[in-house]
Amino acid sequence: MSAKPNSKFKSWKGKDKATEDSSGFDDLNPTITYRHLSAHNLGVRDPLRVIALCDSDAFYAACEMIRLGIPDKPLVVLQWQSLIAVNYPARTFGITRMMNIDKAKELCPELVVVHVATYADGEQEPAYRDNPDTRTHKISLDIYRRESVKMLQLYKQGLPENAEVEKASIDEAFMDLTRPVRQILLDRYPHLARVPDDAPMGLDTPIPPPPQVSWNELGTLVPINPAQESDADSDDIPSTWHDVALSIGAELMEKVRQEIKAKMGYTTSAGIARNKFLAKLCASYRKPMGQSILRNAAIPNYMKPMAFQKIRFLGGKLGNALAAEYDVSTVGDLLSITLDEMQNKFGEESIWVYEVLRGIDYSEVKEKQTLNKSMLAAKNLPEPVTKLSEGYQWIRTLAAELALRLNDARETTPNLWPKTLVLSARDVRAHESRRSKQAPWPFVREVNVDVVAAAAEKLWKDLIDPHASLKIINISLGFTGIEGIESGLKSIDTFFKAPTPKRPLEDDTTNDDTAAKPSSKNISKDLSSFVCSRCGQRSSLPQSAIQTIAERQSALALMQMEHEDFHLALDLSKVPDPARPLREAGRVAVTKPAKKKRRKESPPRGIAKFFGKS
Ligand code: DCP
Ligand code: CA
Repeated sequence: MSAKPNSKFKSWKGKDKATEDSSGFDDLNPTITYRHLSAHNLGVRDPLRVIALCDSDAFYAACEMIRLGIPDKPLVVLQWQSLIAVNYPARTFGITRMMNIDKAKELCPELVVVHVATYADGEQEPAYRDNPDTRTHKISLDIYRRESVKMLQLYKQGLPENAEVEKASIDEAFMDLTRPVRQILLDRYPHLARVPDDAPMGLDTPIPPPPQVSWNELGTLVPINPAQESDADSDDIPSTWHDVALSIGAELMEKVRQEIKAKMGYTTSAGIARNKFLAKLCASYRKPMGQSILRNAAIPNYMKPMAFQKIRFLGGKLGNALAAEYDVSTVGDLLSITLDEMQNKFGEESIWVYEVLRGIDYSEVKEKQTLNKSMLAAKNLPEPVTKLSEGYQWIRTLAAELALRLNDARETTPNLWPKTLVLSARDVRAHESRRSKQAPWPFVREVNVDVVAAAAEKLWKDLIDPHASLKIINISLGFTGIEGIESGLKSIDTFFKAPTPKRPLEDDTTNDDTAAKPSSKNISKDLSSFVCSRCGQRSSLPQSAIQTIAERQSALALMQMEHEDFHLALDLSKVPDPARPLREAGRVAVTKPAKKKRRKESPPRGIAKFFGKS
C-alpha cells in the first residue's frame, strides 16, 4: 500500500471513530492542517504522534558482562537451574532462555555462567556464588534494579524536557516524543508555524507537502511492501508529515541510545511508531542494537500476517473465542469481520479489538510515580517452616534485602520513610492460608538488617503460635506507605528552627508559634512526645533507635502532621461540603500528592468474561 496524499479533507476535530469499512486502515495518512500544528495538546489523537519503546538487549546478561568487564564472551545468567538471560554471543551457539544449563554448556563449552547474586543468612549484602543453595539462600535482583533506575534517569536526561518517559518493565521504557518532535519540526520548517495570508480555510488549511525523508542512519524501516525488493520503498514512496515526525523521533532516540551506551555500556533496541502498541511490537523487529521505524504506510502489511493470538490481551480466552468463532489465526483473517459483527458477538467494547487489529491504540505514555509505595521481599521456602524458631533465619535474610532496597531508594530520594512493616506467612495447613502482622515503622534514619530484623522478629512472634503445628511455605516481609518527606521537611523547618547557640533547642518549646500549624510549644523538652492542642492527647515517639535531634525533630513533626490530618479527616466527615474545610485549612496532607483519576487499565466490561482466570 502506498502513502498517497489523502484527497479527502477531514475535519481535525472530533473523535476519529473506528471506521465501518471492514479492512479499515483508513487513518494512515491524515491531512495535517495549521490548526494541528498550533494546537498545544492533541493528546493521544495527535496525527503526528511519535512513540518509542526502548528495550535493553539481553539485560541481566549485559549487567553481568559490564560488571565482570567481559564484553564479548558468551554469557548466561542462571537463577537456580533456569537460564533467565542469554547474551547475544551465546545465542549464536543456539542457546536459548529456559534451556537446561548442561545442554547450554554442551553447545558452548567456553560459556560464562553467572548465577544471580544471593543473600545468605546473616549477610547484609547479596553476594555472587557459583552454587547457591535454595534451602539457605535467597535471590537478589538488586543490581539489575539499580541499573534499571539509572538507565531510566538517563533516558529522561537525554531527551528534551517535554518528552514523557514511562517505565514499562525492568529494562524497557516508553517515550512519548510528540511534543519535542513538534517543536523541532516547527524550528526546521518555520513556514509551518504561521498560517499564510492566502490560506483558503485559515487554520483548517492543509499544510504544504512534506520534504522527502532521508532515512539513512536513522534505523531499519519496516518495509511497506515486504514482498518487494527491501529498500525500494524507502525512496520511491513520497514521505508524509508523519514520516518527517517519525524521522525526528528516530534522531532523538539514536542520540539517547548512544548516550546510554557511552555512559553505562548497555546496548538497546528501539521501536518507533505512532502508538505504544506498535512501538512495542516493532522494537523487536531488529535486535540487538536495532532501531526499527514503523511508518504508518507499513502498518497494514506488518499487521496482516501476524498471529493475532500473539497480541497482548488477545492471547487468552478472548483470542481463543475469536479463533473458534471465525476459524482464523492471523490479523488479516480477522480484518474481514465488520465492527458491527464483532460488537454483536462480543459486546460494544470490542471496538478496541477491532482497532488494535488495525494498529490503533490510544493509550497514553504516562510517567508512573517513580516512588514505589511499597517494597516486598519474599521467599518460597524449600523446606516448610514447622516451628517458630525455624523462621528467624529467613526473616534475617528478608530483612537484609529490605534494608538494602530502602537504602538504595534513599540514594535517589533521601528522605524516604516507610509507614509500616508487614510480615506475612503462608501456611499450607492453616484454614486461612496467608496471615500477616504489621506494625508502624519507627522513624529511624539508619535502616540496616539489625533494625529491620528486630522489628520483623517481633512480628513473627506475634504471628506464630508457638504451640500450633505449622507448615509455612512462604514468608514475605515488606514496607508499605513509603513516602518521601522532602516537602514535608521544608514546612517542618519553619517551625522546628535549627538549634543555634544563642537559642537552644529547648527554647523552642516555649516559642509561641502560629495556631494554624502544628505548634512546637506542645513538644516535650526531650523531643520524645507532643500534646495535641485540640484533643489533649499525648503522642510519644517510640524509643527505638532514634538517635539525633534532627531525627527526633522530623519524626515528631511528621507525627504531628499525621495527627493533624486525622483531625482534618474528622472535620471533613462532619461537614456537607468536603472541599470547604480543606480550602479553609489551606493545606492538604503534606506528604500525599492529590489523588489523580486512575485510568481504567483493565479491558472493557462487556468482554471482561474473556479475561478471567482460566
Ligand atoms: N527475565 C526473567 N525471566 C523471564 C524473562 C526475563 O528473569 N522469564 C529477566 C531477564 C532478562 C530481563 O528480565 O534479562 C529482561 O527481559 P527481556 O524479555 O527483555 O529479555 P532480555 O533483555 O534478556 O533479552 P532481549 O534482548 O531479547 O530483550
Ligand atoms: Ca530486553
